[in-house]
Amino acid sequence: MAVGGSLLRIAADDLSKLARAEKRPDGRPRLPPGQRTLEYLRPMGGDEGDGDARNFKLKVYGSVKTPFELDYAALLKLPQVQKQADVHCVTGWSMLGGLWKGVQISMLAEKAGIKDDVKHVILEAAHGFTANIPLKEATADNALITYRLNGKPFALQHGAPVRGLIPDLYFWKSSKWITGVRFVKKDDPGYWETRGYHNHADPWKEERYA
Ligand SMILES: Nc1nc2c(c(=O)[nH]1)N[C@H]1C(S)=C(S)[C@@H](COP(=O)(O)O)O[C@H]1N2
Ligand SMILES: [Mo]
Repeated sequence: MAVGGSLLRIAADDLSKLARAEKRPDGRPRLPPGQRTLEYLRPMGGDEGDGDARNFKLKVYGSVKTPFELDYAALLKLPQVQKQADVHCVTGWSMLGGLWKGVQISMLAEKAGIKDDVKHVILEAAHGFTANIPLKEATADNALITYRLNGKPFALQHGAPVRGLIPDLYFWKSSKWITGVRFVKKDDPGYWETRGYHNHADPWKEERYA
């Protein structure tokens, strides 16, 4: 397997090189600085939720006119999108080209009727994990509440049944086992943001640590 192993490594290096040369529609390189490509999501741990779609509940609330709660069936009844998106882990790996299916956070914002003073979105997860995201970035086209990657449900370790996805910020902002979307006027740094990681987390600016 030594030969196969080194061939795979060469392929991965070439892929990283290509992705560094490629430009995104926004003009930035496809692969942010200091990142290498991986073929699959590496399981990065975390305090797992229950994983069962039958028990899924998503609270959409905060500074909104109409807070609401969705179960899994209700989530699937909202307008669905599929977005191709790359994700970038602060530990240095990126997974390119995943096809993610779900509901846009902008759709939830619209449905809840967010108030004019909302500036940030908090993605809440099982056991108190949270991640804070500026409203503009949380309501980007590719910012989702997602339950499928490349046509498949998430394994428990990747956030089953439903996780957040904020692909243009470091992957720690993409809360697994999501339980709530809270719209707030005052920023509220989350789990990693209060443990030495950067409050904003732009991979192209290498906003890794505070
Ligand atoms: N609920 C929850 N979500 C989380 C985390 C966590 O610890 N708990 N870790 C984050 C981090 S640091 C990363 S890099 C990604 C990893 O996702 P993955 O395990 O599917 O690769 O999930 C993010 N979402
Ligand atoms: Mo991470």
